Amino acid sequence: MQNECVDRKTSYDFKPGRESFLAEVLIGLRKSQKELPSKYFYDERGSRLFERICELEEYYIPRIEHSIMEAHIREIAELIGPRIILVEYGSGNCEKVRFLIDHLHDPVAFIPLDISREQLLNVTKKLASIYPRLQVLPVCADYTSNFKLPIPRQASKRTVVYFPGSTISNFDPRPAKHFLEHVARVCGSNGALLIGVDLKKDPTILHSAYNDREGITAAFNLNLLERINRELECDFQLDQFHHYAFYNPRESRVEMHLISQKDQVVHLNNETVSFIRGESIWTESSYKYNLSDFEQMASAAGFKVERVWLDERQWFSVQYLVTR
Ligand code: AVI
Repeated sequence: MQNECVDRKTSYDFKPGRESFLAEVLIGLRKSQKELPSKYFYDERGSRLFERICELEEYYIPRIEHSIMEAHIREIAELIGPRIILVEYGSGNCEKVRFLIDHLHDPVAFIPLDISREQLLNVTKKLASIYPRLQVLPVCADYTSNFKLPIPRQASKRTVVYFPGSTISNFDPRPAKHFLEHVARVCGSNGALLIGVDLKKDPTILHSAYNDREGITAAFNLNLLERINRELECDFQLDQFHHYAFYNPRESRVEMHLISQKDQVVHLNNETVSFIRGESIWTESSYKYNLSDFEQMASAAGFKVERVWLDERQWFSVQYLVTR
């Protein structure tokens, strides 16, 4: 497989602008089941709220994923091998990847990829000072869009993409497969993907994870409307929408919605969007997999699942996939 996604230019900024944000919001709000893209949760406040979600007792994903990584890190580093280019999709504050980098054998470069430019530049500075021998090449992009990877100074043995936290859960099945196909192209031949994948489990566990007692997930969900108000000069009344999250077993996904508390109208870019009381805006899906379904999808996208690590209760998996 050819690696077509590298570029010798030094312009690595592919961040979507206000126009595409507005266009996507309008498309979503014109649908009969209104929806908003979950990727827009992560402005500065949204990213901070997500960090708080990750510290919650009820939100098991980061804790279990880290315990799996800790238990198997030597084997993971052996499988990945020396002198690699490590790419992290949705790098955020880069906390998770540091544990991996610390155990890799002489990595050549680290490419953090994120939609939040400010955070990306801050963490790049920080990482460059912690790892002076590692070339850090930030790319500001929506990782579902077309972007190219920079080429590091030193030669490498392979490209390995790290995609932790089960962010794959936030793609619908068809885009999830397309995303994995895209990752396979980015990795090129002899490439690999280390990915966290959340698994099916008792819905009561999922219910608590997405309806925490402190209301942080609710604030995270509502922040999307606050961001739209601020960046797109809209007038959502924040206290007139409530967070609602539930597990849909037919579709194997947690759905997050914002429910209108009354009949109301919202103004956006010379358009009026009407809501009736009880109507929802669907803001996120979080798919829960079983191992064989995920393997099937990965295989159709050009990957072979080489190794899967699980926690004792089999709530979460860390998987090592190689391009075929
Ligand atoms: C980032 N992603 C995997 C989270 C999830 O669990 O789907 C986002 C999230 N939404 C609410 N809580 C966490």
